[in-house]
Amino acid sequence: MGRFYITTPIYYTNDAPHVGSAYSTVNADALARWHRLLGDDTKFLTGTDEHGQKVSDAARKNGAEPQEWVAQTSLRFREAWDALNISYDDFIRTTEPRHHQSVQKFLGAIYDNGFIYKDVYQGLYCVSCEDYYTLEASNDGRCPIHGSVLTEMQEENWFFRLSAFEDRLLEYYDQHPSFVTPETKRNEAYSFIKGGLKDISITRTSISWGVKVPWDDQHVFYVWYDALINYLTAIGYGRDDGEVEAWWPYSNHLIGKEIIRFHCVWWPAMCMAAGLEPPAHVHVHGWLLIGGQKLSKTMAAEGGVKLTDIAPVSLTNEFGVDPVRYYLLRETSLGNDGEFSLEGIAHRYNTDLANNLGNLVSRVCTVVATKCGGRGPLASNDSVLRSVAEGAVRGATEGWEKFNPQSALEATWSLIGATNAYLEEHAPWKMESGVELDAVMGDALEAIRLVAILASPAMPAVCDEIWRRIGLAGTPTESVLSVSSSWGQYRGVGAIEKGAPLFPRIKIDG
Ligand code: ME8
Repeated sequence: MGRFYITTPIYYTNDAPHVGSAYSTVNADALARWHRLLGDDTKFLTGTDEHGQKVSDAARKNGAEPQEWVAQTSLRFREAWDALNISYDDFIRTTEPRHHQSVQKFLGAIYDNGFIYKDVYQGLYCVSCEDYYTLEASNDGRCPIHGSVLTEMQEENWFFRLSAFEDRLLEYYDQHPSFVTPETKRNEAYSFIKGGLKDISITRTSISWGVKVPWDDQHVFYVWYDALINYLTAIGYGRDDGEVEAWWPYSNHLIGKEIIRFHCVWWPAMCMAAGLEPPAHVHVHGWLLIGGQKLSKTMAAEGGVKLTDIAPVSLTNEFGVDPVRYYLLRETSLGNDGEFSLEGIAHRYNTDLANNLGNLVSRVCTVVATKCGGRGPLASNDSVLRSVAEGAVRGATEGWEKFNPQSALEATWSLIGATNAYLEEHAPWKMESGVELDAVMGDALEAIRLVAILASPAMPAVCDEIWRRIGLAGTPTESVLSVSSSWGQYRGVGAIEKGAPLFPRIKIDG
């Protein structure tokens, strides 16, 4: 058993959460749940990024004070995560005093170590990205991501000597081949470093909505510079009651592909400059696209994509919590882009959930309730399903281990498919009551027990319900996987009832 500290990006509070933010959060949640199932000491952090120009502009546009605006918006993220059954251990808000304290300590350490100096910054800025562009990297003075006109900036700023870390970063990448996954994203970050690093401006005098620079009260830190440090704030960096040694560097940052440079170049360099190890691992995922376009709050605000119909809460109201979670985890490999659509959710729901999982549970419960006296029989040791089940446990373990929920769920569903095929073959609904029928149903119940364990990180509430329906006491996550995953442990204690369908089919128009 190990230690697993998993984080999502902290989301900007310029607007409400959407399906894109839910994508990262649900994936991180499922990974955290898997590690808890393994018995690992697990910490799952999410939260909101509340400083910066983008957020203060949004507050002004909405006629609110920034403090009031971020409090309201941050609450909407918590509500969305509650609706999606997200099991975070900590929710950080960057306006909290604990965060200001950690940022000032951390950046104070970098300053004391001689990696921060004053200079004049001149360049182009995109407020939506909260990022700088050179003229060459822009599209004729427009942001390459948002298409908006970049703002010319000139200010006296404090700079971080990022250029001093080029060699150390390359060496770190060479020595830690899986620091960034998938490999394509690792290569992207590596080439960026190899291409040469420029020092970066890390403070602002033009805005006051931020963390104050401890050695110069005219300046606040640039939002990215404070945001990244949230991963350390949550484990108490710079505070007497901190748990940095327990959780650092065991961190796994799950991020979207547009923020690679911040997490895979700046952040490890900042850690080195402050005298800390870089984080253990960054996993980069792709984007959910609608009609080939990234789904983002900024684009919605600019009228590009309408998001109101696809807020996480409206989705869970329409399809149910666990089906939405399942879709987000199963549809795309966590590393590639994927097309998001309501039809896609309905399709997954009908095939994987209603036809496969729901049908399996319903068939088995119906036969056991009517032909086995309502009690679940035991599995046979030499069942043909045994090796399939063992393969599913291995496949799921490998998938979750590699940050690939899609393949973990594919492995789990292979057991569902094989069990349905086994039932088709024996047609227990046509068999007489007796030992032969009991043997078939015992095997099927055992397969369902294992499915409920393996699918629990994705669909925690449904798996609890399946566990109850097949007459088991407790929950699928009560024992650690190494104990619960071996074949032959089904011991029903309760009566099995037919029950209502777990996933009533959805009618798809057209
Ligand atoms: O970048 N598909 O915050 P943010 C998949 N505050 N994931 C998406 C997505 C999409 N269409 N749109 C957004 C920030 N995301 C900073 C982060 S971390 C120290 C600071 C997800 O609100 C994805 O994980 O713009 C992306 O990285 C994150 O939301 C960006 O959220």
